[in-house]
Formats: sequence, structure tokens, C-alpha cells
Amino acid sequence: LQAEAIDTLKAASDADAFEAARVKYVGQKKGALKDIQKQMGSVAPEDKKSAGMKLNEVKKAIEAAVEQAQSRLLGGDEQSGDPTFDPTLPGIRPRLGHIHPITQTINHLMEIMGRMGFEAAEGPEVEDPHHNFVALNIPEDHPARDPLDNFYLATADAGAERQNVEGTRLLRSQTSTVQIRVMEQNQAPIRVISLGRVYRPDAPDATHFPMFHQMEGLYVDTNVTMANLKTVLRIFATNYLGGDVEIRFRPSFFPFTEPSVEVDFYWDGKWIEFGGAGMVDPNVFRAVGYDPRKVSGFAFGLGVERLCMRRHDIKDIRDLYSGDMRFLSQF
Ligand code: FA5
Repeated sequence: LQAEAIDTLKAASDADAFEAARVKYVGQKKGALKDIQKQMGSVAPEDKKSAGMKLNEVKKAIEAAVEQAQSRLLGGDEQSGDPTFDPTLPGIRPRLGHIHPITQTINHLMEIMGRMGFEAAEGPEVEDPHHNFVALNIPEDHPARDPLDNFYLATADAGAERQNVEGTRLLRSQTSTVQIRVMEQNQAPIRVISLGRVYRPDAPDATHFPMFHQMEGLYVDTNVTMANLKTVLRIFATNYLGGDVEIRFRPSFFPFTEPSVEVDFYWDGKWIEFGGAGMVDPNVFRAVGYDPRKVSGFAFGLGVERLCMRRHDIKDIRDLYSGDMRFLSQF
């Protein structure tokens, strides 16, 4: 058997002949060696040892011949084990991932604001009512605190969401939380932005999503005015959206700014709101231990998705979170 197997393997002139010989002699199911191995059970006990040694010898010799034939026919070690590998076929190009359009937008916004001297600050996405509401001058009975408008975490005190019960936590509904955290830990002057995720149980449509991103800005110093706020937002908008972008400020209300405005850009025949802003309310300064007679400041919170959509002409916010490669690979 040994001589026959070695001759056949040596004679194999192509991959098919080699494969047939390999199966015939060393195949795991019906190979000749397997057959002999099965018969070992019927060998007389006194002959078992020598028969076993002989079988091993034959097996090694044939396996060596298989390897030789394989590297002769298939050209080397890297293909061993896969005789069907064809090194002449073109390879499959691996698909490289890339940065998500919202992350690209965040990086771009940070760069623009960085040039105006704003440093990046961060805060947690799981917040307490103090930072999300109380210190922002949002009282307990304010509709913004409604459990239907927020993602409260299930805590031991279910139903106690509206009170300032110790341990109550929610997914932050705005990045204004970071204003409080920054002022708690730093003295004026302050010039920061904070970019991150916020969560609201809003029904998804073309301009709303339950998870989105905001860019918060906070500027605190002496003698800061509304003119400073409007100038910074105009410079920002023309830098990010282009010199011909039209923006407008509308009077509005936020508990944590006074006066307050909403900011719109003009897009496809319509005014679209992209953020809120205003002069920091004296109550907010008091909540963080600042003296509102000595400092003044402005704050703004802009929707990152809406900015990204306007710049890249994306008509539906849901495309950004569909995970559809046909959409994402365009960025
Ligand atoms: C706020 O969240 C205020 N914290 C903004 C602010 C900060 C005002 C500092 C004053 C001072 P508002 O709820 O309007 O405001 O949200 C701000 C922006 O977030 C909106 O203009 C919009 O661009 C974006 N936005 C709001 N809800 C959604 C949503 N569901 N999906 C996508 N973007 C949203």
C-alpha cells in the first residue's frame, strides 16, 4: 500500500488527481489507512504492538508524500490544507469603515468654535434632576419635567420623578446640564462648548429623532451682551453653512436665559429652527454660586443633526441613523 500510494501521489499531475489520491489513501472517511486502522481491533493481542508500529510507519510515509505532492502542485505552505485555493484569482477588497457623518460634523463644529476660543467640556448622559432642571431654573411643576417628555430611569422611587428625590436619574434632555457642571467647577471667565447626545421621547419624523446631539455654548465674563451672542452665532453659521446662509433670531423663552431667542436658518423656502439661546438668567448664576451683579454671560444650544442636514442637504434625519451603507458611504 505504501509504495502504491507514494507512486500515485508522485504521479499526480494536477490538483484534481492529487485530491483523488489524497482521499483514496488518507481520507478521513473511506481512506485506505482508515480502513486498516479499523481492522486493528481484530489483530491478535500479541501482534498488536508490532502491527501498530508498522501502521504508524506507513502512515507517516504516506502523509509525507501527500505534503510533498501538495507543495509541488499548489506551490508552497500557505495553501496547505486548502487545495481549492487559486492564487491567481483577484482578491476581495476589504471594506474599510469610516467616520459617521455626525461625528464628522461634531469634529468640524469643535474646530470652528475652537478658532473662536471655545474649549470643549463634557458631562454625563445619565443625569440627576438638579443638573437637568433645578439649577437651570426649571421648577418642580414645569411641564419640561413631565415623565412623558423625559426618559426617567426606573429607580426604587418609581413615580417620584417630579420631585427632587435623591437617586432619581434621567437621560439628559439637553446639554445645558454641562453649563451647570462647568460653572460649579470653574470661576469666570468661561468660554466652553459641549457636544453630546441628548434624549427625548419625541416621535421620529424628518426633523426629529428620540436621540440627537446638541452643541451647547457658554460664555461668561464681565459686560457680556446680546450683541456678543448674536455675533458669535452669525460667525459660526457663516463658517459652517457658508457665507450666503440666512439666519434670523426670534424672541422666545427658556427658564435659564433672559432674554431668550430661537435661531432659524432659511432652507428650501422655509425657516427651520436650529437652536435656542439667550443671556444667562441671574437665578442660574445664583444656583452655581456666582454673583449675578459681577458677571454676565450668554448660552446657546444648537441641534447638531439639523446643522449637518442643512450643510449636506440631507432631507430626513432618520437617514443618519438607519445604518444604511448606501447612505452612509456618501460621507
Ligand atoms: C434646548 O434644548 C435648550 N437647552 C437650548 C438653549 C441652550 C437655550 C442654552 C438657551 C440657552 P430646544 O428644546 O429648542 O432648546 O432644542 C434645541 C435644538 O435641538 C432645536 O432647535 C433643534 O435643532 C434640536 N432638537 C430638538 N429636538 C430635537 C429632536 N427630537 N430631534 C432632533 N433635533 C432636535
